[in-house]
Amino acid sequence: CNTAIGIPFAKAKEGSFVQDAPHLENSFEGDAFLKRNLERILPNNVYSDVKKELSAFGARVATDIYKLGRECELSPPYMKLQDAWANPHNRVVTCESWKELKRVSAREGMVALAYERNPKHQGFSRFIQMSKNYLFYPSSGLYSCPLAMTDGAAKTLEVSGFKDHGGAYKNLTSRDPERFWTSGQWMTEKRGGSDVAGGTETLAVQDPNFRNMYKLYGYKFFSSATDADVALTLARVVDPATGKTTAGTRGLSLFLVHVDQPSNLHLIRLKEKLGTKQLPTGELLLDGMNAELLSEPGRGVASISHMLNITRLHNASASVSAMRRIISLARDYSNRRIAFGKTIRNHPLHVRTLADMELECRAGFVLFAEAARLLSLEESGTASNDQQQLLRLLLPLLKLYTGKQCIKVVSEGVESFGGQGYMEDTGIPVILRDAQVTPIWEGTTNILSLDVLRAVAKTEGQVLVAYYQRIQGVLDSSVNPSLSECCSLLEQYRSQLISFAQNNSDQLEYVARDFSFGLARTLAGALLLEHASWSGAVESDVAAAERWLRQRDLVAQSLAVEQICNPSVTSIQKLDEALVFDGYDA
Ligand code: UCC
Ligand code: FAD
Repeated sequence: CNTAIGIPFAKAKEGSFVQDAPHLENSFEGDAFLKRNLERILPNNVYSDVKKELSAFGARVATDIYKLGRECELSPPYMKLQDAWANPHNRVVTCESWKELKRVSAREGMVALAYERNPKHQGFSRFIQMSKNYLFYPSSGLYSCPLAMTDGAAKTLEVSGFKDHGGAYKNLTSRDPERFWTSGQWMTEKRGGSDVAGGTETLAVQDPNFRNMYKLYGYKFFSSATDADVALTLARVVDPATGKTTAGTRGLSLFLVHVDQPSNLHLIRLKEKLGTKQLPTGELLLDGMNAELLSEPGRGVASISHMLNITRLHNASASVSAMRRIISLARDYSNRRIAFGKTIRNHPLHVRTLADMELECRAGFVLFAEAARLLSLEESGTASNDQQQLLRLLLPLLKLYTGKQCIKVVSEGVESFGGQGYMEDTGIPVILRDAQVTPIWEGTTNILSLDVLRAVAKTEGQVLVAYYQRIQGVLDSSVNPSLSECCSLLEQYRSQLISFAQNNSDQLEYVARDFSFGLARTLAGALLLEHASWSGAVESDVAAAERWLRQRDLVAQSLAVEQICNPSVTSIQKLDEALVFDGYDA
C-alpha cells in the first residue's frame, strides 16, 4: 500500500486538499457601511425598529432566499406552446422557486412597504423599502426585476389618479401572496428602444362602446416579465374619423393591459440572452389586446417616465448591491485561500485591489441612498423645491453611473477568486453576466446622459443650482477637520463642471457622458465627505472620502481640454469618425 511509503494519494485519488468555499454572510449584518448610513439618515427610533426587520431579512437573503434564487438560474423559464393533446398553451413555464419568490416578495412587502406609508417610518417608507430591495437583489434570482416594474407601475397608477380604480393598484401593492400582482413594462419595439417615439408602431383602436378602452395591435420586442399579471405599454391612438395617427412623441399614449388574454396576446419566443437567464424575457404579438387608456392622449412618454424613474432607482440598487455581494464573497475568500505561504488577505496588493472595489461600491451606495432619501421626502410631501430638482437630476446620473461601475467592480471581483471565479458551479459567473445588463436596460448610458441634459434644459438650469447648493450644504457643515483639503478639491471639481456647462452649451451633447460621470463622481465625493464628518463615522469612512477626493480624477480631462482649446465640436467629431471608420467600407 502506498501509504506505507508516505505517498498521500493512495485512497483519495484527488489528493487530500479541499478548498474552503466563500461563505455568504447575513447581508445586512455584514454590510457595515449600509448600517452606518441607515443609522445616520434615519431618526433613531425608526432605525432601531427597522434594523431588526432588515437583519432578519439579511439572514434569509443568505440562506433560504439564496437557494430559491440559485434554483431560478439553474432552472430557467421555457416556453410551452401546446399541451400534450395539442391544445394551444402559449405560456411561459417558470420553476417553483420563481413562483415562491413572488410569494416571498409579497409577504416581505418588497413593493407594499413604499405605499403603506407607515407613520412609524416618519416619512422614510421609500428609503426603507429601497434598503430592503438592495439587500434582496443578489439572491433574488432576478425576481427584483419584476418587482422594480411592479413598483414603477404602482407609482404611475398612483400619480395618474388610478389608485382607486379597477383594483390593479391594490393588487400591485398587496402583501397577500394570493392577491399580489406583478407588472411588465412594454416599451421597446423592433425599430428601437432608446428612441421610443421613433420605434413605436403599436396602434390603439378605440372601442366604440367604452370611452377609455382600446384594442392594441403591435409587436413588443422585449418583455422581461412575460409572466406578469398586468403591464404598462405605449401605443399610437388611431383617429376614428380619419384612421390616421400622430407621429412622434405627441402621438404616444399610455395603456394598462391585463396579460391573461390568450386569444389576443401571443408569446412569440423567449430571448436567448447573455445573462438574466432566470427572467422570462420574450417577444409579444398584441393582436387586438384589450387595454385601458391611462394618460391623456399624447402624454404617454411623460406619463411612463414616472415608471422609468422608479425602475432606474431599482436598477441602481441592483448595481450597487451586486458590487456589495462580490466584495462580501471576495473578502471572505481572501481569508480562506492561501498563496505563497499565507492567506491572500495577507498580501497587501490583493487587499488594495479589494479596497478599490470597496471604494467604488461606497461611492455608488451614497448616491443610491441620497436618491432614495430624496424620493422619500418627495413622497411624504416634505421635499423642498431644491430637493425635488436634485432628485430629477440624480436619478439618471445614479442609474448611468452605477450601471457602468458595477460591471467593472464585479469583473474585478471575479478575478479575485482566480480560476474559480470563472467556474459556473461556484455561482460567481452569474453575478457578472447579470451585471452586464444594468447599463443597457432602462435606458443606456448615452441615453441617460442625454436625459441629464434634458433635465438641465427643461428646468433652465435649476437642477444644477440644486446640485450646487447640495454640495455647498456639505461644505458649510462641520466637516471633519482632517478632511479640509478635500473641501477645496470638491469646490474645484464643482466649479469646473458648472463653468463647463455655462460656457460650452454647444459641446454639452457631445461630452454628455463625461459631464454626467463628472457630476456623479463629484456628488459622490460630497456625500462621502458628509458621511465621514458624521459623529458615528469610523476610520474607513474617513479613508473613503479622502481617497475618493484626493486620489481619483473625478472630472474627465475632455471637459478641461475642450474648454481650454475650444476647437469647434465638428472638428473633434471629424477626428472621431477618422478613428472609428479607418479602413471601413460601408
Ligand atoms: O428596459 C426596460 C425594462 C427592463 C427590465 C426592468 C429592469 C428594472 C431594474 C431591475 C433591477 C433588478 S423597459 C424599457 C426602458 N426604456 C427606456 O428607458 C427608454 C430609453 N429612452 C429614453 O429614456 C428617452 O430619453 C425617451 C424615450 C424618454 C425620449 O423620448 P422623447 O420622445 O425624445 O421625449 P421628450 O419629448 O424629450 O419627452 C417627452 C416628455 C417631456 O415632458 P413634457 O412633454 O412635459 O415636456 C419630458 O420632459 O417626457 C418627459 N420626460 C421625463 N420626465 C422624459 N424623460 C423623463 C424623465 N426621466 N423624467 C421626467
Ligand atoms: P438602440 O436604441 O438601438 O441603441 C443602440 C446604441 O445606440 C446604444 O448604445 C445607445 O446608447 C446608442 N444611441 C442611441 N441613440 C443615441 C443618441 N441619441 N446618442 C448617443 N447614443 C445613442 N424593454 C422593454 O420595453 N421592456 C422590457 O421588459 C425589457 N426587458 C429587457 C431585458 C433585457 C435582458 C434587455 C437586454 C433589454 C430589455 N429591454 C426591455 C429593452 C431595453 O430597454 C433596450 O434594449 C434599451 O432601451 C436600448 O434600446 P435598443 O436595444 O433599441 O438600442
